[in-house]
Amino acid sequence: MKITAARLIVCSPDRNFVTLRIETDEGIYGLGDGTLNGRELAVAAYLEEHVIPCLIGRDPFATEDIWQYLYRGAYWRRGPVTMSAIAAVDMALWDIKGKALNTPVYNLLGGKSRQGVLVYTHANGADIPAALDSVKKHMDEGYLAIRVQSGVPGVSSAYGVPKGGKSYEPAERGLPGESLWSTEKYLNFAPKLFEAARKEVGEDLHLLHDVHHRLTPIEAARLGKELEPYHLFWMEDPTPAENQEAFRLIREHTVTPIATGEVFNSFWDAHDLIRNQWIDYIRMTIVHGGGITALKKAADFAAVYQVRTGFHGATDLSPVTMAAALHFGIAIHNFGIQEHMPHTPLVDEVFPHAYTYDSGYMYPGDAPGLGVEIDEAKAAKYPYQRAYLPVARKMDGTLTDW
Ligand code: GCO
Ligand code: MG
Repeated sequence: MKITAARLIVCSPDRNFVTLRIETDEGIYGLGDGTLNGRELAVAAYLEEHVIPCLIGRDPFATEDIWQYLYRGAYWRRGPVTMSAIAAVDMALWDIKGKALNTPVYNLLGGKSRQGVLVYTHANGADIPAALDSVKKHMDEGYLAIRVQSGVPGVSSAYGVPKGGKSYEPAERGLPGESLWSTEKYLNFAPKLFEAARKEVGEDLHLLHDVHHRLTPIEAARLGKELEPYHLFWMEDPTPAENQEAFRLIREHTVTPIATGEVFNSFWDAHDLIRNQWIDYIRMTIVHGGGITALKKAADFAAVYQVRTGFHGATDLSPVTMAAALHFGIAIHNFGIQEHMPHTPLVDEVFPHAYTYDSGYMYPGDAPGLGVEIDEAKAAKYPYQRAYLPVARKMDGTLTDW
């Protein structure tokens, strides 16, 4: 089998997505996701100008060699644009491989290790009662694990809490919005949120929380310690991780489990975190981490250190990445949990898919390959629109981590 053509479908049904379609001489095609929130066209240009021309004529089954060719062969290594582009190719090739062998991708990754993929979803509210209402709504939908974010008194827009009770969508059309942040107010407030949540829901529901890189290591250590009585499933992205050693300090002070890695694009971003057991869950995603080929190696390394996966699954990852994550999560042994932020009905219409949600778990479905299609006629009705993630400033105007 040979790759004969590849092309991009960039569309914006409610939000932007970059999809790569690779075609073969046997009529089988595969889809890959290359969406990088707020920088979508950089990945599209990287693929169009620098990657697609090198794919023509290659054997689509050669996932390892093509991955190495695009990674080592570029000379310039890593970076979110490069790795998302490589991931788009890699996903599309695994999709082709599955379709050609008439089997779901999970069978190529070891087969099913479990019945379903445990997922967590998002609850949020302007204040504690509203956040708890949102938790109860998701419990009624059957979720067994829920991330809770709440507005913080005195902070105009806390992370993960949109205005007007809408569900949180991490990008706004137009230029970046700005929000104001106070670590002091947040640190005093967050333990009260989880004290109230535990009282309301009891011990069994898994509660998660995303700090979104906003604390210093010692502040994160304080938060982790104060959250201990409420037994969180995890505290996410407590501090930026460019300096992996920062997590040692957090770890020395708290037994609240730690998850990080949604912004990582290489195994090397997580190497020290994993081998020193400074984290419990690695959140790299198939799209931003270089594809199934790269993540399988990272997950296998993590397994040796009893670190489990907890992949990013926000709405800025397309249904193609969601499908890939579900095939991956059902197959590997050290799966922990998968984030599930449901896409809008319009996104699901543009990307019909075999995966399903039921009672707290997701299932990749049994379609050959990844089990996702794209309705190109519908996609064409929603052209790309520039959109950005917001930026955050401290009360005195200093730019900080959003
Ligand atoms: C999460 C994330 C997202 C990111 C978003 C950025 O845990 O789901 O933090 O909400 O902010 O994916 O593009
Ligand atoms: Mg996050």
